[in-house]
Amino acid sequence: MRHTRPVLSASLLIVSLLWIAGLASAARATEEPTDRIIVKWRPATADASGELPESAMRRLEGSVGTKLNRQRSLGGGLHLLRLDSVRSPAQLDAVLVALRSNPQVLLAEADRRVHAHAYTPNDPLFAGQWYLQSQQVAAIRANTAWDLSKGGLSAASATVVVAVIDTGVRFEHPDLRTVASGGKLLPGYDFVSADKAGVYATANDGDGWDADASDPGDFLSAADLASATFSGKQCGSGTNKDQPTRSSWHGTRVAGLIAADTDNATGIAGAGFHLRILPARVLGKCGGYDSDVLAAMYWSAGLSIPTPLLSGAPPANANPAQVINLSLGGVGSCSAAYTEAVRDITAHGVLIVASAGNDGGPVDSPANCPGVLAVGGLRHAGTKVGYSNLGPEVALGAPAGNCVLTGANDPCLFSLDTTTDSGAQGPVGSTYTNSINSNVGTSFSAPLAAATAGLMRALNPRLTPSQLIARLRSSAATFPTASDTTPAPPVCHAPASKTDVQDAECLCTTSVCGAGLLNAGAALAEAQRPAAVAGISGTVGVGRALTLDGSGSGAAQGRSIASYAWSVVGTSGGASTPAFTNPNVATTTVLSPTSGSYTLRLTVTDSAGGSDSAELSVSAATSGGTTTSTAAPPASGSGGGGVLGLELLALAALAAQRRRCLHGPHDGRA
Ligand SMILES: [Ca+2]
Ligand SMILES: [Ca+2]
Ligand SMILES: [Ca+2]
Repeated sequence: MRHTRPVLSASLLIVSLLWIAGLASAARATEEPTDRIIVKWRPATADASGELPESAMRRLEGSVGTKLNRQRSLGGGLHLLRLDSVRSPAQLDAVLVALRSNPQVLLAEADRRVHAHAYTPNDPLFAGQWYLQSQQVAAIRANTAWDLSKGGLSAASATVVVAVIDTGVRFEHPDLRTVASGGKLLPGYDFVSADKAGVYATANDGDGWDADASDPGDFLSAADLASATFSGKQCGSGTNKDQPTRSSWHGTRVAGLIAADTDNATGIAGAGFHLRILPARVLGKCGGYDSDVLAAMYWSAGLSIPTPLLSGAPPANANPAQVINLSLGGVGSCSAAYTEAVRDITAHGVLIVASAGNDGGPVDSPANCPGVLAVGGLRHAGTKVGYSNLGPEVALGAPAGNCVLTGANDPCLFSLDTTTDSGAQGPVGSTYTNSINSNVGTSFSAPLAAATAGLMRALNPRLTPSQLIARLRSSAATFPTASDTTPAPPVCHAPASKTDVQDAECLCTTSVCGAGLLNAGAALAEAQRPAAVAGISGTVGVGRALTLDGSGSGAAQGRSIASYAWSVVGTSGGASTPAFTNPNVATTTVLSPTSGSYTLRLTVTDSAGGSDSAELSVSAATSGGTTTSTAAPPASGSGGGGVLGLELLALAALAAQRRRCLHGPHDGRA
């Protein structure tokens, strides 16, 4: 044993003190690299205009060790200087320390960027988009999130894509349009397959899979309802679900909530501002098939679909999504096929967000699949909206739309207004939902979370799906314990079965409604922290060194990793406390345990003082593997179950023909 516990503890103490000192100095400078400095000279050394004489300036440059280029006077004796090159926050801090130590300098500080608080876009309908703002308890504070990221400088340059796996979209909507014409919609693909050979009743576009993801409408006429494909499917409206329905334009509604063209002086703002939309069409009349949804999920994530046995398979996806939104589902547990797909897609780095469903019962599939971010529906007051499903699989709650109707023809007070079409059957004209033609349903909760996750990825591209879920949950606001209604609603309970419906307002708890209320502003602040990734490799054994690798850690945009700190969390089973070759570098080595196990922690700190930690455990019996951040609480439903491959194939084939339905628009009256 070359190192004893007391020695290691002492060195760790020194490390943490140094780390705190570094943190404090970084916070004084700036979060971004810059060459801009604001100074004020002491009156005794300045001339009548408050400027430092040229000769004094040259001497100052010599003492500081860098060129100081005068830019302009700012009033009050303040001046803007520029250095000869952009400096990192740490480098700039060194220059500022040198300047401040000079007797001619009264003050010297970084010229930091400032931003408007709670960005207000110029979209004329934004004022009515209560759910993006902050006045209501359940509103998601998207305008605060936009202070930290708008998802890029423009839709054309946005790096994050959110897939909308839904009914397709209306490409001509003026608040959506194609990316090619300066709008928000990527080409996408249509995955609605034939009901049987030559029958395209569900698809309603006359063919199966094709390259046109536009939505032809999903209305059900009386003739449709009487047809062999839809008879007895209960897809109609009315008490017996046998009456004709209007087209929902569901995918267009979802797409608008995620990323309607924002700040374009037209219509609404989208929660994801500059994010781009990849439309994958899977639902038509009376829903769609699991098999089409699964194919669309793989394709949207950029995982190729093999050369087809049938015609009409999509080309490789040129614009893979980082986030997939599924505002659809059906009753039942997560199938083996969905379990497999979610595991593959999540491992590929793509977050899947799904709506909980509108029955007031247990969470639908695929929202209940392990690894999916399941979103429940809230009223404006932060209580569960009557129709929203609930249960332990829900990761968090978000506004779903509620009407607070007091009379038969009263307007819906808390519609989630978005883009749609006015056509009852085929498309007629682009428009927006409103208090009369309202928009409510958990279908519209999930897109708000998907958009927030997309903005988080834009701000910090290193965040994995599990980190996104953990940070969305840790940043969620606490559920209220009161409502705007009297008498106070009861506390929500977990549904015991699919018939144990809870279709009235109730007070959310973290047992059944997730970690809290989606708060996009707080989530973006969480995303700005760095992401620690700690790996270990090597062979355990007496005298052997294992390699610790933190180089996969990353900082948010505009920041860099300023320091690494490896520490020992604990030992068990008789393991000795190990020492690191150097605990303050990204990649180091540690002696293998010869018995028992130990747990190590990597803490990374960024140039603005933000930090994150990841832990890994090593036992004398095993080695290898990589572990990611454990700083935030673990998400519900993260990680997949083990299913043997042969069973899986059989179950996937059985599950393929199950129908999935959209989660709204729902006739919510809460
Ligand atoms: Ca088609
Ligand atoms: Ca089509
Ligand atoms: Ca707009």
